[in-house]
Order: sequence, then structure tokens, then C-alpha cells
Amino acid sequence: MKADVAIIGAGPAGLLLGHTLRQAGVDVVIVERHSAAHVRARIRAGVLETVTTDLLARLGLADRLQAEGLAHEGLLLADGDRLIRIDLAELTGRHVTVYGQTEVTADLIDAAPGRGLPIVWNAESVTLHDIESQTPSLRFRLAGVEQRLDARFLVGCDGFHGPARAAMPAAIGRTYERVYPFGWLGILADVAPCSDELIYANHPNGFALASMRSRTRSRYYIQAPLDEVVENWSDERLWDEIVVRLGPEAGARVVRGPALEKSVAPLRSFVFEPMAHGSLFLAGDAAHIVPPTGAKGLNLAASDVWYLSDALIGWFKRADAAGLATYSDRALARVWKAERFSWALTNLMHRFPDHTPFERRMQLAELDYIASSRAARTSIAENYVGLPL
Ligand code: FAS
Ligand code: PHB
Repeated sequence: MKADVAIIGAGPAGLLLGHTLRQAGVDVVIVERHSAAHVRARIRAGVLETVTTDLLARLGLADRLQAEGLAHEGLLLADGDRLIRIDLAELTGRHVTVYGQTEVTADLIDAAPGRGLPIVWNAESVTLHDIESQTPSLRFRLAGVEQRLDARFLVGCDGFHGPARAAMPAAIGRTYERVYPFGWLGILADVAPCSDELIYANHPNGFALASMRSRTRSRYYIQAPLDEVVENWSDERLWDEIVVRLGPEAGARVVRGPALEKSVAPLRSFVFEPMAHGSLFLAGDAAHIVPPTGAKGLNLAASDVWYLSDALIGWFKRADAAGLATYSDRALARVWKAERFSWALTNLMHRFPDHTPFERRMQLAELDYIASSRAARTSIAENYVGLPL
């Protein structure tokens, strides 16, 4: 097989990039290790910045998003006694949209055949070759038969555990990592949300988040020990803890119901530099991971795609190599600021095992400062809605 661009991974980064390149007439193929059903079933992010919704609109793939997505003009921070509202619309003139990553992925997969975007599903043992040449290729097995895909550029959209980052020469790669001493235990249930807006709670027992997928489907998380297993948490025990950590006002409005899904996700901050080398580029989780506290993971994949698609289209359609040369620095400038925000909000809202009463008072003082300072609320708001591209 031949293509201008070969993308590894059919998650949000790969699908958004594939559609954007295809729309511009660049010949692209996506190679995905799992089945379409497996990718569609993943339950991940829930909050979209305008960087993501604008990209879907630019692709003409935002109809369902506009019909079903929930515009959120504010969010709430709970400190155990009160709810502190961050008025996103008043402070920034912008908002975020609640629309599950599962739905984004479905919309992008559904549109692929009609737009001539080939996705090779169930590709086994994908390997990258000659990434420092101008004739790189992917090798993989399809139903047991060896395949080869020649392309001018390879893009790793293969997430944190994919092969693309590992194909970067060790000598040029730099990694930065912070693994948090806890994870998030999440529950998805077909019950009405307890609040019209998301609630991030810092409670003496630990962090909790009240989120949603629609007005009839809720998504909650509580901070849990790293070695926590879902089996330790009956629905009843988890609902009880959610109610306690959200505080009396919001806790009283929690509607319980059977879990559609329950899972524990680890939290880490991670960046790999550079995001480009030779004919290989990285986008999304393949290059960076943020703790989900700031709702940045999916949205950073979208901003990488804005920069990289612009650069690749420039190269193929205008013989302009400048975008490719600056992609890594441009993308990383925004990645690092989102890493900082996600790290800061994680530190503010979670209970760390090594915290003394002093650190606890620092958290409460910062929440009190946010409650009393428009400048502090504006800083949170402009990071939460997404910094400019
Ligand atoms: P993805 O990991 O989504 O996609 C990578 C794709 O590459 C996958 O389809 C994978 O199958 C494929 N792949 C991997 N190895 C391959 C190989 N060898 N060959 C071919 N294909 C290969 N973000 C938030 O903002 N909020 C959240 O609440 C949130 N919750 C999360 C929960 C979990 C459990 C995880 C893991 C992540 C969560 N994230 C969250 C972050 C998540 O949404 C990512 O930021 C987002 O999926 C990034 O998209 P991609 O970069 O496309 O990576
Ligand atoms: C979610 O709804 O899954 C969600 C929302 C906001 C976050 C993290 C996860 O910060």
C-alpha cells in the first residue's frame, strides 16, 4: 500500500488528523490495532474545548455535537463547606461542551467510509521503518498476512503505549514524568446529574468529580489508592463515598443507580520531546499525558492536530516545509501550559499521602483566595476553556 501520510492509531488524534488531511486532498491511511467495535466502546473524556468543537465543525462533523452536546458556561469547586463557581462565560466570554469522547470517536468513524478515509482495523504488530529517510514505511500483519504501507510521513497517534514514540532514537528523546500516588475510580450510570455544572471537590477523604454525559447519564469519579481494584467497591459503597465527598449541598442531590461501567485509571503527567524527528511526527497521548483533572487530554490531541494538519497540508499543497519544521515547538508550547494547569489543579484538589496539616491549609487557603479573587478565577477559567492555539 502507498499513501502520502500513514497514521498509527484510530483514537481521537488519528481520526481527527485523518479526516482533516483527507478533507484537504492529502492521501492518508490510518492503521489501528483494535477493531472498530473496541475503539467505539472506550469510555474516556467528557469535556471538549472549542479547539476540539471548532475542528469538528471545520470538518462538517459537528451536527450531532451541536444537537446533543451540552454547553457549560461554568464549573464548581467544592472545599467541603461551600461551592465556588468559576463563571467561564463571564470571565472569558467562552464555554466548554460536555459531549463524550465516545461520541466524538463514533462520529469520526461513521464518517470515514463516505469521505474516502481508509482505516485498517485489527492490524497486528505494527512496526515503523526508515523514519529518518524520505521513504519511511509501516509493516504489520492483517489476518496473519504481512503488509507494508509506504508513505512520505508517519504520524504516531498510537497513545501512551503505542510503538511510535519508542521508534524515536533514544539519543534525541527527552522524557518528563510525574506519576501521582493515586488514581481515579470512575462510575457511569443512567441517572440524572446532581448538578447542572461539573463539581470538582476537595474533601478530607479525597477528591471527587461530578460530571455527566447528558441530562440522563452521569459520570462520577473519586480519588482512590493506586492499588485500588474495582472489586472492592460495590455500587452502594461508591455512591455513599461520592455523596460524602461532594459535600452536603450537592451530595443531597446525587441520584443513585446501577453502574454501566466502573474502572480505575492511573494519573500521570508525561511529556516526550521532541514531537518530530525525520519523517516521524507524534500527536496526542503518544507524546503527552495529563491527569484528567483539567479535562485536557482529548483537547491537547485536537490542538496537536490543528498544528500538524496545517503543516502537512502546507507541505503537500504549497511545498511549504516551514510548518513541519516548527510543529514540535509550536505544539509543545501549548502542551506544557496545559500540563502545568492539569498538574496545578491536581495538586490543589487531591489529598496526597505525604501531605501534613500545613499542605492541607495551603489548599484551603488557595480555594479561599479563588473564592475571593476575580483574577484567580479568571486564571482558572482561561486555562479550563483552553488557551489560544
Ligand atoms: P488514544 O489512546 O485515545 O488512541 C490511541 C489509539 O492507538 C488507540 O485506538 C489504540 O488502540 C491505537 N494503538 C495503540 N497501539 C497501537 C499499535 N501498536 N498499532 C496500531 N494502533 C495502536 N482525558 C480527558 O480529557 N478526560 C478524561 O476523563 C479522560 N479519561 C481517561 C481515561 C482513561 C482510562 C485513559 C486511558 C485516558 C483518559 N483520558 C481522559 C485521556 C484520553 O481521553 C486521551 O487524551 C485521548 O484518548 C487521546 O487521544 P489519542 O491521542 O488519540 O490516544
Ligand atoms: C468526564 O466527564 O469524564 C470528565 C470531565 C472533566 C474532567 C475529567 C473527566 O476533568
